[in-house]
Amino acid sequence: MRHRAYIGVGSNQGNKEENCRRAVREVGRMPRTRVRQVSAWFVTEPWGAASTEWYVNGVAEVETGLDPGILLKHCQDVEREMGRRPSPVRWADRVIDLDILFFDDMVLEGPELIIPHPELHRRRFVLAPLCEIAPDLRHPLLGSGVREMLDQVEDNGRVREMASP
Ligand code: A4P
Ligand code: MG
Repeated sequence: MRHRAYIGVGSNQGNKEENCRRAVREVGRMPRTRVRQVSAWFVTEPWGAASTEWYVNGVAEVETGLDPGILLKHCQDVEREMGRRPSPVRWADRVIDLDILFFDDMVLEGPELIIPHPELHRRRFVLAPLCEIAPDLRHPLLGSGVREMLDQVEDNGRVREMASP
């Protein structure tokens, strides 16, 4: 368990909240991986032009012994097992989407994996749940903390925290 990663979870098809919860359970079943914290779930306005269907979004903090590339593969396995089909459309509707937001303070720009997630600081639907569990976490490239990024984000997409069950 050498690493700490933050995983963004989102769904805008089917039982969105249940899909998100199930995905987090599956993340906890990955080898050498433990879920440490999960944010509240938020109902969020779709970002990008591809859809009018609102999302449920949240963020999980995990401790893992996996390398980032292997963690990504496992995330894609979960997406596939939950019935996500590859789509040629960017930002298309999805049963589940798992994005690696941060991985320690690693900076990585590979063909298949970019860390930190390149859009996270522009997305209220990521920053709002992340701020609940890691307000002081710093972006290794931008230098700002999560709370600061949330205060400054220009994205006016609506996000509403769901009541806890
Ligand atoms: N990839 C590179 N870096 C990463 C990373 N840090 N984490 C690559 C995960 N994947 C990463 O992703 C495409 C490729 O990104 C992967 O093959 C991986 O190698 P994808 O999830 O298969 O495709 P996508 O999600 O359709 O495209 P994209 O551009 O990643 O979309 P996003 O950024 O995931 O946005 N609005 C709201 N309110 N809430 C949402 O959750 N999500 C999207 C999708 C749009 N609008 C939204 C939401
Ligand atoms: Mg994605």
